[in-house]
Amino acid sequence: MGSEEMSIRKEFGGSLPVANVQALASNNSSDIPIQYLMLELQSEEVLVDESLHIPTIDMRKLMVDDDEMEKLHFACKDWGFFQLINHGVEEEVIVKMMMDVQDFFKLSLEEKNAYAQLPNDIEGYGQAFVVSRDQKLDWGDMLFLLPLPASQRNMRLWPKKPTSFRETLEKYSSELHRVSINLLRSMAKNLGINPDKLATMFEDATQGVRMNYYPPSLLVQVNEVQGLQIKKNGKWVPIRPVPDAFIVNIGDIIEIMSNGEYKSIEHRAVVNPEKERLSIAAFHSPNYRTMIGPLPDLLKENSANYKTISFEDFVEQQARDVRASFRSSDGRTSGLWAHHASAAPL
Ligand SMILES: O=C(O)CCC(=O)C(=O)O
Repeated sequence: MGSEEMSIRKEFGGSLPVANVQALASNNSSDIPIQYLMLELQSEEVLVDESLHIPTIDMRKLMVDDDEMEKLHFACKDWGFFQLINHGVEEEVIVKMMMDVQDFFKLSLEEKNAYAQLPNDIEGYGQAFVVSRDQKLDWGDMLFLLPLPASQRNMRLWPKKPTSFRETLEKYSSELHRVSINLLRSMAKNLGINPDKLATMFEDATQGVRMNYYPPSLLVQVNEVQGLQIKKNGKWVPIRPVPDAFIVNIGDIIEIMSNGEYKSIEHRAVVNPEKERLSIAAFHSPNYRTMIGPLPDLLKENSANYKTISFEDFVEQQARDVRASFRSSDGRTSGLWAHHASAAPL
């Protein structure tokens, strides 16, 4: 394990051990611990019709069609979220990843716990950012791994079951990295900066893959729209996934690098009362030593809206903020890693 990886883990910090949610749900008991109940969700409005307006970007067209490039620019500025079709990742790679993740979560608790998070480590099977016994918890379990940089993988935490898991994740990870670099090139063009410069910053990327298992919530339905939702103009908008599309989230780092022209927006996953739900989220960041700040080419005529700090300090600061918010409230905040209001509805 390299020193860089050690420090990523140190900065993220570990989680207090908590009950396994899948096991809690499979007991079929209505006696769900209070940490998983969120009353406030009931009163929040969800704008179902708005979901039709979430932009869909055709990656193949981006190379040849100025209108599609303009659509991408608008999506990054106005929504911070879009669905990406024709991304070039074979359906087979995505389906295999989903099947292997599903098979992993079907293993016995004992088998899954062989990959349990260790103290002070974010990687592995468990939950993230649990800092207090009283904080609100996600109604879900996760397996979080850092496939990139490849040289620093902690293979001890990569499941051996199902037997194809490692190979599947390896393929999925490199395909997603390729898509992210191509997208960044298009974003750079739209921002008027050199695509090579931005792509180079993410070439030697840090990539985290978070595989989420949300059991059915067992309790009363809050609203009719479960799954991923984004916040737009203060209101929640559900994402209706387009078949074969990736849902792309701009994230905080691109917001900062674009000096605020592109927006990172809050999102959450709401559980389903009847069905279990699986999701796979991949986070792409520059190398750990990269300086994060507004790109100098964007500051020729404008002043910087964000300070420039190392990615290492950025991660440390974010982790501290998220932890502080969990300590001081019910755990809901708008930080990069705190968009998961997936507690079971009451
Ligand atoms: O479950 C989802 O749809 C969202 C997952 C997500 O954003 C995450 O794990 O960070």
